[in-house]
Amino acid sequence: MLIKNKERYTGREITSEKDYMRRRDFLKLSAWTLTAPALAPVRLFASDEDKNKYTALNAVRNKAMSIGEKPNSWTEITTYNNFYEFGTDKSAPSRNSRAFKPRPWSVAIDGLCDKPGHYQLEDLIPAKKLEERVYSLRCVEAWSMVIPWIGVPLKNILLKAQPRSTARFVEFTSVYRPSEMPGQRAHILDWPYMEGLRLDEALHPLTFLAVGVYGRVLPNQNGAPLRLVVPWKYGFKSIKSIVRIRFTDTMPVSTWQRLAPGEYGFYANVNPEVDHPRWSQRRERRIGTFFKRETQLFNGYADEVGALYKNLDLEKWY
Ligand SMILES: Nc1nc2c(c(=O)[nH]1)N[C@H]1C(S)=C(S)[C@@H](COP(=O)(O)O)O[C@H]1N2
Ligand SMILES: [Mo]
Repeated sequence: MLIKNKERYTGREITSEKDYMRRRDFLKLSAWTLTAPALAPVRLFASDEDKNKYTALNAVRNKAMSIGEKPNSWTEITTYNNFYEFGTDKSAPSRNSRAFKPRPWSVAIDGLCDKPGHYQLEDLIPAKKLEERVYSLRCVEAWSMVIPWIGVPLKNILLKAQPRSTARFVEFTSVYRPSEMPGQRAHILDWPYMEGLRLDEALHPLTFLAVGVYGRVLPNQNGAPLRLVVPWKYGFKSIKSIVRIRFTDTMPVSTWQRLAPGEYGFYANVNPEVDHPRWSQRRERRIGTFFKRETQLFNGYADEVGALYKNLDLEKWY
């Protein structure tokens, strides 16, 4: 199911239509896509030294906003990914994203706000203002990782646009660039990938916009050049390669919700009490460890975010 007339941004040239592909074009291409993984150069050995190929970023760790656990390795964080624009295997994004060009990049901020605009990434998130936060990312598939992100609180960016009092939600859109994203040449998901937050969730001090990881700029497979991180929600809320942020008065429909509304809700708060219809959410496997651990309500942030949901039935609003 493809929404017709939906605006699609390439990130590079927000107002241009020349890069847009019509549905029939990518249907044609999808046959080719089937052979693409075999043609892609195979990476035999990934190593933590690969990190040194990425530009370094300066950031001071925000200890108060970080968990005390040891981060997963660079290799784990950059070779075990969900990013369906580059394929559905966990290893596909690291293999298939090398042709993606995350710079230059612009982001549109629009909708119900007084200062809408198109920003160059460097203007939106100045390199001097970055901080590091160690969060765990709990995927809906019942695995998790500990990741040292670098970025800024989303709130700082949103307030620049001066949201109106009528704005109640924020909708996020990922880049649509099938020429560089082999997964987008097939109809795996309803492209572009979309997500949403309630405005109060988006303004929460824990909600983070990451531009780096492990002291380096984000590798393509992790959502270069900027991606959301919402540590008390399942990983699919943490939308990658964002080109548009829109204030709205109606609840956005996320890509996963549209695909399977019985399985993925708008809120997607980490909750061991509410199972996914096909598997339990009670426990999770931390990548790189053998024993499973108990999943925590709101991924451990019940004290910080519980108040946002005090009048909400979490079974119904999963
Ligand atoms: N655009 C886009 N964003 C995405 C996804 C995706 O397929 N496309 N996958 C999501 C899922 S399911 C998870 S678990 C996280 C994984 O982030 P990581 O690869 O940095 O660990 O990205 C999320 N953001
Ligand atoms: Mo996920």
